[in-house]
Amino acid sequence: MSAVRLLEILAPRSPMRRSLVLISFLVAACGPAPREGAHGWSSAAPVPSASDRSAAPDVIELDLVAAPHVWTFAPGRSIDGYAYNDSIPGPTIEAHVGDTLVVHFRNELSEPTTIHWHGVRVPHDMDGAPHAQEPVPPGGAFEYRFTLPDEGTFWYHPHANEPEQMERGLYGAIVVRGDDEPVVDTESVVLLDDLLLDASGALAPFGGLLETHGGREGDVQLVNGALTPSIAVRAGERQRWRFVNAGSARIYRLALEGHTFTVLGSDGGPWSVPASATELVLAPGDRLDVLVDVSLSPTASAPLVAEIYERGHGQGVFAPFDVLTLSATSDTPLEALPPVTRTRVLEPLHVEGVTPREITFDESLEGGVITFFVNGETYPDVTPVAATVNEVQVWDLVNLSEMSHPFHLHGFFFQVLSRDGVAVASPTWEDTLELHGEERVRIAFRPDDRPGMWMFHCHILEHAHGGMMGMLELTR
Ligand SMILES: [Cu+2]
Repeated sequence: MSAVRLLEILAPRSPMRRSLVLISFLVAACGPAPREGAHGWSSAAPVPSASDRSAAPDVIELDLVAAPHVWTFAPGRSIDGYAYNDSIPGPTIEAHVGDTLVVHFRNELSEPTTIHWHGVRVPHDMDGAPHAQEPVPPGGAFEYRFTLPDEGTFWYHPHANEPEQMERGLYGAIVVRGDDEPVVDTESVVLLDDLLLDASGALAPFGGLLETHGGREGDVQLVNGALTPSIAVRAGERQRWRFVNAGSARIYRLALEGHTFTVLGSDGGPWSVPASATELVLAPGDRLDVLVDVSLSPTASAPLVAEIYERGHGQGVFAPFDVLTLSATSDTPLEALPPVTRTRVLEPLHVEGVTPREITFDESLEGGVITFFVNGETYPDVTPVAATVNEVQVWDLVNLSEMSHPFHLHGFFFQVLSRDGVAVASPTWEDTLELHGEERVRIAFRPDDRPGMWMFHCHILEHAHGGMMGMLELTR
């Protein structure tokens, strides 16, 4: 669950409709045709995927190859990375609710890997996680096939040797549209990431006590695989940004100088009503879907700034830095679009009579060894949490440590009921939330009929890799 500082809840009005032209781009810049003169983001060649949507569900089929890749993230600067289809990020997969995705995956890495479809409610054997499938060996292949049941912004990444495979560039976005998308001029996926380099400009070695403890936070800030890009915009235009925090450990707290965001939704799709926010907080794994009405004069610019964010134990305290710069062209401003009035009914789960389960997260440092715990146990030696399909679950997530741990549940969306005993007013659907140091968060979810051994874990990759991972054993 990404946090936002709310200014106001926008009053619901009758929603607008628009026609959809679905084209998948390798990097970003998608959505409906912009008004004349609006500026899209730079992008690589488009890859057609889904057709115009008003009829039956489509099958979106693509080949995806994970392979070594020389990652040039800025002119003259590159590292030995990994990529899907020689692109970092990997191709943006665009679809409509109900479409079927078929991915012919091939592993051309020298190590095993899988693909996890973060946030997509996939069948258990498509989840790409431990207990869901065997890792695909070097030279091996696997076919992922599932429907996309929910509207929203999702992403895909390996669930094997995550700290290294994701740092090297294996991640991409999935955009699933509904029937009633707001009118915008430009739409982009904004994948946030950072790289930790050594003095020679190569990837710094992986591991070590500090990195295991705090997570790997880099000093090179990337948007869609490139170093702090400058984005040409037209004054007055409306941009839709689908943020994904694809970094290993950094929590982003973002503000756009002179602007407020209109937040449309988060992990599990649209909120009940859009909300205005002056800042956005995204923990690793989080997504936020926002509108930006560009209120710049022609030729003026504004930085998207990552502000200081303290996530406990002195971790995550950095000077503010620019994530990207918006630069207005000299074109005359476009007329502002009216507020978005889309609404969605989000029913609260009925949790009366459900006994909460306590799930604790902790860490210890003894004799120079750091150990991570879920309910006092370290993955893979953990006792599964047993549950029955369709049985409402109420979990009290309790962080016994001083550091934030972004909790991620595979397979199912949850609602946050309360934080440290304070009720959360309007429910949203989430798959990731930042569990603050020493915080207690009550969540609820109703696992539908997809039995199996599902994972939940901290999304600081070094922590999950170090054993901060539990299992939900769902049976009929
Ligand atoms: Cu953690």
